[in-house]
Order: sequence, then structure tokens, then C-alpha cells
Amino acid sequence: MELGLKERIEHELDGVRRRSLELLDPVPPDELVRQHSPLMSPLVWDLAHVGNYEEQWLLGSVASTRLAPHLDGVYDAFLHARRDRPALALLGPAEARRYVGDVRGRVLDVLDRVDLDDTTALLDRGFVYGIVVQHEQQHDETMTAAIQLWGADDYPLSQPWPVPVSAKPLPAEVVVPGGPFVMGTDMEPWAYDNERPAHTVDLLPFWIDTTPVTNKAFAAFVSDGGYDDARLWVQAGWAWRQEAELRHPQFWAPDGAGWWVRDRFGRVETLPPDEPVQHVCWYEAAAYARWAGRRLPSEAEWEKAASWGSDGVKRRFPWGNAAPAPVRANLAPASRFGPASAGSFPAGASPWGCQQMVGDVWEWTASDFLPYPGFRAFPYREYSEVFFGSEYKVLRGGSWATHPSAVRTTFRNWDFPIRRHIFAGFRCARDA
Ligand code: AVJ
Ligand code: FE
Repeated sequence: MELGLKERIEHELDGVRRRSLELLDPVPPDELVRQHSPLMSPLVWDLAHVGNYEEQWLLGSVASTRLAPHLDGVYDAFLHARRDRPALALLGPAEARRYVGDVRGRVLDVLDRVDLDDTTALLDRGFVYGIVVQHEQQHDETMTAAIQLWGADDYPLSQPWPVPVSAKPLPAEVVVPGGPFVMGTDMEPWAYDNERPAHTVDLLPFWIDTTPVTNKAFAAFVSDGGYDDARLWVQAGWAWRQEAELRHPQFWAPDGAGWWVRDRFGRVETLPPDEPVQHVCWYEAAAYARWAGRRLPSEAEWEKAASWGSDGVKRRFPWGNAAPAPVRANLAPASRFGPASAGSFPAGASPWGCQQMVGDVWEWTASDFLPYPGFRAFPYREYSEVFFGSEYKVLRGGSWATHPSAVRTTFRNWDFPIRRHIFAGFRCARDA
């Protein structure tokens, strides 16, 4: 048992590091140190930051040993806002690569010796290794978004692989019956504190879309004057729509009657009508839903539709507990560098027939990011607890840039309702 766990941890550590280095490999050194958007860190900050995080947890907390504690300040996300990070005394690209490699070498030595049967909560089923792996995977998605904002149009993309689509036309929406379900988890070994504890939530029946909202559907909202009708927007959303002069999703550009889109790392193409819309903020998603006579699903509705069946069994993924595979979901690193058409991945459907709930695009929910009843911060307040409140909205399900080990049906992501550089779209719901 313990041997298997250590091998799995090594495999995950190795996999995420290969992904980080492959992502940064095509980026020239001067572009690694440059800040491409005030919303993002210089890429070289992210790289050394994941190494420093790994050092603090897997050397410091696990083995009371350190390599470069003087770097803690530079790479502390709370000490320096993203816009201030370029001015810090950062390790250069070559130094950062050497640093993360040195940390990793020692981490593997420690892993060799550590007793994972130790009963501390930090080591239980490899939890602390799990949060370090997920942290680097999350930063890989952040770096992907930074490269997208930069618009590096010669960045090499993987060839989009053909995806399975439903043979029969899908119903647009399905009804999920009312009644209790179990939200969150006590079982997932690498679940974050914000996913715990598992608790029963009783819901009224509701309708939910079988797929995310497409570019074509969103374009109809735009051409119907959705961005000019204050009645469709919540008050703060309308104010933001005015201030930021929002007229369409980020990276779209009008092309006569249609649209160009520039969201494959700067490449310009005609808007793919059947792909899920991405790069919309929560306010845009909510305005679309109202225009369509619908609403966003609550976080609880989303999780019930994704993880629960009439058998009363909780699923790690919509299709069950089997690991994600390219026939079930579009996730990193073998992703298409963009979402797959709505209606793809019938083998990844939830028990109610909802497709693409995991992968493709993060999905905005109606809900604020709040603790579950009985929440306890673990292992540190700054992952979740300091963000709880009405300032942030919850996103679910992961995107094409999310790695399988950093998403599950209980996983909660959050961001400000004005943010749209992340790979986020949405699906709609309504009362039944
Ligand atoms: C969970 C994606 C909101 O990127 O701010 C990274 C994850 N926490 N480093 C973020 C995170 C610390 C977090 N999100
Ligand atoms: Fe971080």
C-alpha cells in the first residue's frame, strides 16, 4: 500500500514538473521575465514560486529542512501583488530552473525516507504531496492564461485530436429531481479544506443544460443588444459593463456580421460557433442567462448534476470514479488548447446526461465562495479561508487547461466576478 502511494506521488510530481517546463520551454528568456499583463506574474515568478512552495511544505514541514529560506519573501503571493512582482529581485530563468530542480532532488530523498503511515493529517494518504502537486498544476493553468494574454502567436500548439460526439441529438436541458444529496467530501484524500466536510443539501428540482453555452448562442445575445440592456445586468455588473466598455467576450473582434476570435494564443480565426463560449466574466454570464429566461445554477445544483445519481452514490467525476481519459473529457496536458464542441464526450456524461461538466471550460455558478458548515482551515488559512465572502464567485469543473489531478466534482475554484482572462464559460439552469 505504502509503496504504491509513494510511486504515485513520484509520478505526479514528475508529471507536473514536465508540464511546467514544457509550457515554458518555447518562451524566450526575456519574455519569461517580462510582465505580459498587470493581472499576471512574470512567468519566471510562477516557476520559482512553485519551487518555493514545494520547499516550504515538502522539505520544511515534512522534514524540518530548508534549502533557500531567504526566497520565501520574494515568492510570497500575499506580500507582493501581481503588478509589483516584476520589480522584485527575482531569480532569472536559468537560476529559477536550477532552483526548482535542486528542491525536487531533495524532496525525492525525503520522500524515500518518510513514513507515510504516520498518522498526522498532513501526511495521511500523502495529503501534503497532493496539495503541492495541485498547486503546481494550478500555476500551470495560470501560466497558460498569461501566455494567452500575451498572445504569443508563434507558440507551438498541440494538434487538436478528434473528439467523440453524441450520436443522437442531445436534449438541450435535463431535469434533476429534488431531494437531498451529499455535497463536498470527507473521502477524497487530496481534497482541499474548502471541499470539506461532506454535508447533506436538500434541493428543489431544477433544469440544467446538457452542455455549456456555445459561441453561437452567446453571439445571438450580443447581436440582440444584450450588452446595451441594463435590465439584464445586476447593478454592479452594469456599472462594470459601462466602466470597462464591455461589448463582447474578451478576445472577440467584430467581422462584418460575424466574429473573429484571438483566443488560441494570439492566432486569429473565425469564431467556432459550436464551441463553448470562454473568456466571459460572471456578470456577462449572468446577463446572458437572464436574457435567455434562465439563471446560473447554484454551486449545489452544479455539484448534484455532476456528482450524484438516483443510486445515491457520490462520483469523483461525472462518469464515475475512473480516471479522466481523452474519450471522457478535454483536460490538460493532452488538451486541444481550447474547448471541444458542445455535445462532445458522451462517455463523460453525468448520470443525468450532462456532458462536459469536467474539462473544456470552468463554469461560473451563481454562488459566492463561502465555507461549508463545519469548515476548518487546513493546513493553512491562506489557501481558502481568507478568500471566503461575497467578493468571489465559485467556478466548477475545470477547463481544457486544468490537469486531472487538480479537478474533481467537489473541487471549488473562485474568482472576482469581473475576471475573464481565465478559461471560463457557463451553463444555464432554471427552476422546475
Ligand atoms: C484556487 C486558482 C483561485 O490561483 O489564486 C495558487 C490557487 N493558491 N497559489 C489562485 C492558488 C495559491 C488559486 N485558485
Ligand atoms: Fe501559488
